[in-house]
Amino acid sequence: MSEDVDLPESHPRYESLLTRHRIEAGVDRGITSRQGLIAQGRGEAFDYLLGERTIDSADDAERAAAAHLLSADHAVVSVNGNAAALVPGELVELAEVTGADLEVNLFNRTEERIEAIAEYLREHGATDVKGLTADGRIPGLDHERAKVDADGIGAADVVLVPLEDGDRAEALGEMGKTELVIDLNPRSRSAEVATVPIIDNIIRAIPNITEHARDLRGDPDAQQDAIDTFDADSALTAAERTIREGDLE
Ligand code: PTJ
Repeated sequence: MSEDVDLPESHPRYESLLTRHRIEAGVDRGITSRQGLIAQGRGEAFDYLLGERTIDSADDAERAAAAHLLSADHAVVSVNGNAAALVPGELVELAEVTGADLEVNLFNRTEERIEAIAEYLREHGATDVKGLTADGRIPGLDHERAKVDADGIGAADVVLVPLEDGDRAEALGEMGKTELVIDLNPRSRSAEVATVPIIDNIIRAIPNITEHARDLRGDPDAQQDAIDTFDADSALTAAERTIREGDLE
């Protein structure tokens, strides 16, 4: 993660500064929305209280998410402006390891930003990026926010949605999809409706899901076990407790 900005890795806030730099660069490049800056700030506050680490319950969630992606009939990793700016190469790698599709799917949708994100993912090695056709709809949402690819998120049984808006997360759940949500706020609506809420920073979550997927690949029993032993309510409670007990020093 050190190639794109001149920051000393020894700096105590290295990861946080790098993340901010990536989001700023994403806005400059037309990938991230300005609202993405605000979302990042909110996320940072939760991450600070979590201790900027992957807590044990989040690691369990990341293993369960990897298992769902591997055992799906058709898994899709949804990519928005923040996710693309923060972890483009890591998203491509996750899709490769799990066999999932990548689909650009935006809350504040513009054709320009969809194109820019798809191009950015291709620069990071993606060969097939969905989201440009937009011939499917999520029922119950207004026109622009409902758009998906019919053969992408529209047809998926498992969807990984990082930093998703609550309404859309709820509507996707109502379509019967297994939702894997990455969100640093354990009481966001997206996290609360998820089959697997992952309360962790996306910059740690995505590589860790990939690592678990490598470990679980080709082992359906281990995948089933990771799914069966994960408890969403306990994971949300554990994250909330950690945040409430968080140290502000
Ligand atoms: O690119 P678009 O148009 O799809 O828009 C993306 C954003 C994120 C701007 C949009 O979906 C949005 O406005 O989201 P919200 O409602 O602000 O929710 C974002 C959630 O993600 C909040 O609960 C944040 O705490 C959380 N969050 C922010 N940064 C991170 C994060 N969670 C994990 N990792 C992060 N780095």
